[in-house]
Amino acid sequence: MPTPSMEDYIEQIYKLIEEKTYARVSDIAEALSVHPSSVTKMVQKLDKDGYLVYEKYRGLTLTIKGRKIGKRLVFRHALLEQMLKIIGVKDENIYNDVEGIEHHLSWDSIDRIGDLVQFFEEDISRIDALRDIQKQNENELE
Ligand SMILES: [Mn+2]
Repeated sequence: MPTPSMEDYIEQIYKLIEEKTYARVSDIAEALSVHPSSVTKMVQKLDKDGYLVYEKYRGLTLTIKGRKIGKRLVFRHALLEQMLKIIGVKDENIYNDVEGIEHHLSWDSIDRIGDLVQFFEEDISRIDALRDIQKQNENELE
């Protein structure tokens, strides 16, 4: 199992490759707000663990194992963003909150959150009902 930090890298690398067909050390460093030397170190570890192949002047490619995990991590991030949006979390908080929780949930919880998102999306009136409760709770605080 990759550590939380490894997960962040695999997730970003997968996203960069999806968007631009390649992932450069400098792009990964920028996306994760870390120093390029940290990226090089982590990329070497991910290579050693079989998630990607890194060749100094040719860039890096994800292995099948790396791609499979990357896809799940990007899906998990997007699902958690959807969930927070549905439950009414402010846009400005969503990204950071997802970054804070995504590595700490079991895949069981992720699947159940998937059910929850589906439950709300299948019938938008359920979201309205939730908003009503939220309004009531806000009013009680005033
Ligand atoms: Mn993420």
